[in-house]
Amino acid sequence: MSLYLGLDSSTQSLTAILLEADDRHRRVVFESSISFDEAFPKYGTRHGVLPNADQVTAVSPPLLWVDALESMFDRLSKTGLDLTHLAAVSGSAQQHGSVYLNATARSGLASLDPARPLAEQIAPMLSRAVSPIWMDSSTSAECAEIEAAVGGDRALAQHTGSRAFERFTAAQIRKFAKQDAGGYASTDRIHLVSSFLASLLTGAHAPMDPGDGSGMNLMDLAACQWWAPAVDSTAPGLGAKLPPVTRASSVVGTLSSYWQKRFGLPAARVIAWSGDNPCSLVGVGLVREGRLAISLGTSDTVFGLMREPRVDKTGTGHVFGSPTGDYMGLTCFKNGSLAREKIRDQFGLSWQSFSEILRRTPAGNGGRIMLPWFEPEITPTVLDPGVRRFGLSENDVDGNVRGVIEAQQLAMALHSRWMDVEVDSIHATGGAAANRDILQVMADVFGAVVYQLQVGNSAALGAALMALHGSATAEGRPMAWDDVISQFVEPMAESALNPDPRNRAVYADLIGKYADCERQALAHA
Ligand code: ADP
Ligand code: XUL
Repeated sequence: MSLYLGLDSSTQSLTAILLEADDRHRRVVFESSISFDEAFPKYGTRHGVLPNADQVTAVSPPLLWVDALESMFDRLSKTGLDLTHLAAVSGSAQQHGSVYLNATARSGLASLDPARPLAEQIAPMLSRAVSPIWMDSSTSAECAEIEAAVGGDRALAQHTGSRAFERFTAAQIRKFAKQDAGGYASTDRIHLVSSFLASLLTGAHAPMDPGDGSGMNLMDLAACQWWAPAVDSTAPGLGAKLPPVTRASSVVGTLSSYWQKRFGLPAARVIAWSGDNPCSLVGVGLVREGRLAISLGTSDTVFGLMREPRVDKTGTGHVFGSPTGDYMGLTCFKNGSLAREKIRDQFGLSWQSFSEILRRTPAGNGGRIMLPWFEPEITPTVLDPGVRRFGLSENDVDGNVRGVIEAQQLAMALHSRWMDVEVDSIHATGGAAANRDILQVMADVFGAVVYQLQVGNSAALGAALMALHGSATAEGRPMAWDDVISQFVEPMAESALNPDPRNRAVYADLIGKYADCERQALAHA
């Protein structure tokens, strides 16, 4: 049996899943997470992000991710598992975030000293100390400039899968080039978090996969190549600073001598890393069209596989590449877990007491609606944050608990309509998918059966399965994706939450009122 490692560098933590697998059997033999704030307080992050005076800027220190990566390999090497059987490693990372490296990285990555910690060796290779991440919404001006230059939002969406979004990498690169021309000029290579971490493993600049590349507003979806009009409109000389785009789940190198010598690992294959949502698509078993997954992580996302790229005409959602070589539709909400935590903490609740309130209060919240925009929101676009309440008192504990959960589920149902999927079942993942009372509201709002999965860390699991798939392909025995997930990534039948027909009827009415409240709030924004 061989071992396959999947890593997930998310907003708040790094997770690893080690899979033992042969052609028929799969088993998780190691699963572990490192919380960024707790493990590396010296960086001063909160929930993985550096504190910022304004509410629209969100950056993280890339060296924190480097430290976490090294720490995870250290943990792995101390498990007592025989890692000489490690065949391949792949990874998942928060999407859109970018890492800026100077020309010394070309030789520097290839000659890392295994006697020294990694972060101190990577530090001099950075041409920008911080990485803008997906929570950033400071680039509206750059979005407008890029759209205007390529012939409008429709043209950009038609080619790249999305209209311009503040957190997408093109707008972030443009802002950097405008604000720090010197820093931009000394940048030799711009990576996504995913391709940056893959580069650390291989000891050379790694290419990007189409799944994460499509979160940049720079890649032509159909061709899986950089789209010159977008690249040229973003920043001068950008084409030369971008890595090539490779095939999803292809081999990008082998573990460099740094990892081999420092942790006694073999020259395992490194398979192209991708974004956390594309990886989760595989990790929840959505390798065919017609089902939806909802991830309740730091962000909440609704997504599903698409055979053909049906771009959202309303401009809300995105089409990304999928690790299977198909496409995926996705809508992202920024006020996910942190908004739920805000309400929980505001009323001094535990998740248990939060759940008890959901259980004992009626669906529909008596027609009272909350728009939980604690932070600037992505869907719909809200740059001026603030919670809006309709008929709901700020001090009403029960009303606010139910209000935040119903609003999030109604927003997801409303803003995923563009994907045109007849939803009869939903695969739930992310930290908050452990909470069955939240999932019951999901089932009632969508009128669909909601399932939990055996392995909750779907992004890390997806990465481990990409390692398995990519490795098998490289060995000349390609596996169908159905076989990769079969009998392993099944939703747990006993976890099924069925919609309650009475509650379903309440929400079928309430979604119209919710949409009106959104419209009203946006008109006054
Ligand atoms: P990430 O996006 O960083 O991968 P995760 O998917 O690990 O995030 O989710 C982490 C979040 O899960 C935490 O911020 C927390 O709010 C939430 N969470 C964990 N347990 C529960 C629970 N029982 N009920 C609701 N939310 C929970
Ligand atoms: C997706 C998005 C988020 C991040 C979170 O477009 O911005 O889901 O990937 O890690």
